[in-house]
Amino acid sequence: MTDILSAAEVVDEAARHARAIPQFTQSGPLGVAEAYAIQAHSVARRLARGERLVGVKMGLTSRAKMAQVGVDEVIWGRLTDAMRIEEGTTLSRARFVHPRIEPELAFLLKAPIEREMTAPEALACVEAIAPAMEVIDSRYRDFKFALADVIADNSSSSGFVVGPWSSPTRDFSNLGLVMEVNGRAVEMGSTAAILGDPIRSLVAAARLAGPSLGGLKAGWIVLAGGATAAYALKIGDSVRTAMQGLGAVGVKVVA
Ligand code: OOG
Ligand code: MG
Repeated sequence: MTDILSAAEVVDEAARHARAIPQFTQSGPLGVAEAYAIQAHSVARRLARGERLVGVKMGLTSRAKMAQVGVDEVIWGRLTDAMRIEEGTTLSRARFVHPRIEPELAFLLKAPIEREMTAPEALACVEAIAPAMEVIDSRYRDFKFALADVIADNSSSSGFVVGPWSSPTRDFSNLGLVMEVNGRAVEMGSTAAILGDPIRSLVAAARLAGPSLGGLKAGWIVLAGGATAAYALKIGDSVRTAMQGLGAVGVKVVA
């Protein structure tokens, strides 16, 4: 327990001061359950500082993402209000160790999800969907980690930006998307890359994250996971993701 609490402090301090740390798994074995306990305690420190839990991020739900980081299990993390970046504004490079950005689909829940559900049942709990981007910033040196490391580090989550909300009644299982940096396409893909259909990511969130969080709450945002590999951000980058029929979401990186 003391080990878990001290690891939670290490990872929280690393995030707070944008300082890279060595991987926990390099100094001894770390199990997945312990890693989620470290994540819970590190985010609890943020909540104790006044941040509010606003949702869940799913991770490694596409092959492109699994391949990029060399981990192939679906993982999840916690989103707080302080991680939200207003769409169309800026993010400061100085707040991060080595930030990357990736195109995601966001769900807004209108009803709580407190048990495992089928995809149609989960869809009935969705108020709206939106194009989104997640800023991931592994606190581990060189952005390298094993499964338990990344889980302990809140699954690399660091920021997120959400575009315009649309009704979930439209079919969003296979929407084309393009992520551009300064007008140049850097990643292209489809929402179908997310577990074959992003609604499956919400089903997975209910199953994997729900039990630890007392369910997923009405009003929460659930990020479905990167549809493509992530792009390493540089100062001056204007990043925009457009999703077929859903509009676009953008952010600019400043010093
Ligand atoms: C791990 C987090 C993965 C996603 O959308 O797949 C993730 C990482 O890539 O550092 O956020
Ligand atoms: Mg992500």
